[in-house]
Amino acid sequence: MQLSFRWYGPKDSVSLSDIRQSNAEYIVTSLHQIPTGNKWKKDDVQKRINYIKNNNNRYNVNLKWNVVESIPVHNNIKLRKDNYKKLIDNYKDSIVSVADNKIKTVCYNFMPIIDWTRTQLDYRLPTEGLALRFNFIQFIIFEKYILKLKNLDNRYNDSQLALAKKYYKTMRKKDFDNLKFSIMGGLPAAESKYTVREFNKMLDEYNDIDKEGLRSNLKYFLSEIIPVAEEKKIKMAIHPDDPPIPLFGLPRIVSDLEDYKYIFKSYLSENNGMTFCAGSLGSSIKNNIYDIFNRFKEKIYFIHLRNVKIEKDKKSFYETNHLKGDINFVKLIKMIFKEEKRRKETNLKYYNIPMRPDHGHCLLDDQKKTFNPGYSVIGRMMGLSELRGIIKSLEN
Ligand code: DNO
Repeated sequence: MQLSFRWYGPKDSVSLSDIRQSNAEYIVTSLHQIPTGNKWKKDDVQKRINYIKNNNNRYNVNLKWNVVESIPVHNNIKLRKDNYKKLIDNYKDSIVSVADNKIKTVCYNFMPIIDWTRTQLDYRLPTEGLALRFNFIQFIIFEKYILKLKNLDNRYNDSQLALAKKYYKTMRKKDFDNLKFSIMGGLPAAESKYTVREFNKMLDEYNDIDKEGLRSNLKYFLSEIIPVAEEKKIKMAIHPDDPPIPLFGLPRIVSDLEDYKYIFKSYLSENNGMTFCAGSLGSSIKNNIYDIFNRFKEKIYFIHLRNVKIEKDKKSFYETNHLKGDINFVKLIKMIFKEEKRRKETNLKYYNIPMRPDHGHCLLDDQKKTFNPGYSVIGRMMGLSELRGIIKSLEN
């Protein structure tokens, strides 16, 4: 495994030195300063590589950029509307720029409107660490009382709606602001930050798209992108929906085993692959993540290791520390080793799979600092250390 760490670029409050001290050796990053949809020039990528190189020296561990996470896919591509052709051309150019700089893996997602979703960014655990949480009832409150969506009776049952109403009545302005911020503005890597009006406008744009429609737009996107990835030897690694359930009444198409079957059948190619995100897939009770791993193991080009605890209602969850949640990382890491061994024995060059600890609790001094939620340094370092313990004990 290539032990990697996500870095949000020169403006990140986590420095490259912090990352080096955490014992990671590879950097996962993106050109976050370039607006979604714009083309990445070869030179832009080169500059970022140089920035990382200039931070290395002969006395320290030399960090290397191994995975682009992400080149975000513009909503017009997901909707296949307006200037989507131009946007796809830009996307192809960006892949070429990445490849020309010898980076081999690109992560992306196809979630409608926003990237990952949580309802709380500072959930206090018994340890006093702060975690990210998705609470199903809070999410209904957001849809009903903040977005004021109308069609909720079709999607939620009476007792869920009654519970939402009950909690809604106890909420103060501060709680609403928090909920709004958590879903619409607080998380990094969101394509853009929306106001309620803009958000509803985006929702309207998705009005006519059902699951089949979104799937066929992804299929079209793949048919355009993968040939370029093949030619330039880039592994495209689609990230699962987080959480892997439909939100806002919109379809989601990268949530379970059936979805992956569709995606990999849509364009048969070694370059059409996946990011295996244990925490995203594991936050739905319906997913057996070990089955998903085994079924598509040869398609896995990037791994996120994060743990979750699904709560009593079976729909809410919070992020636990890496060894404590529902996912058995000893079992999973054994499976990863087995797959790496298989690749090595079949002489595949990419047997050493990039892996990063995905999120971490906000701990200790980090609680006084500002970070991208989920991406403070000490919690992720703890996660990586716990994983390294497992890795060490399983290495033969
Ligand atoms: C959340 C991340 C996601 C991920 C994108 C990939 O922490 O895992 O933001 O980077 O969905 O495109």
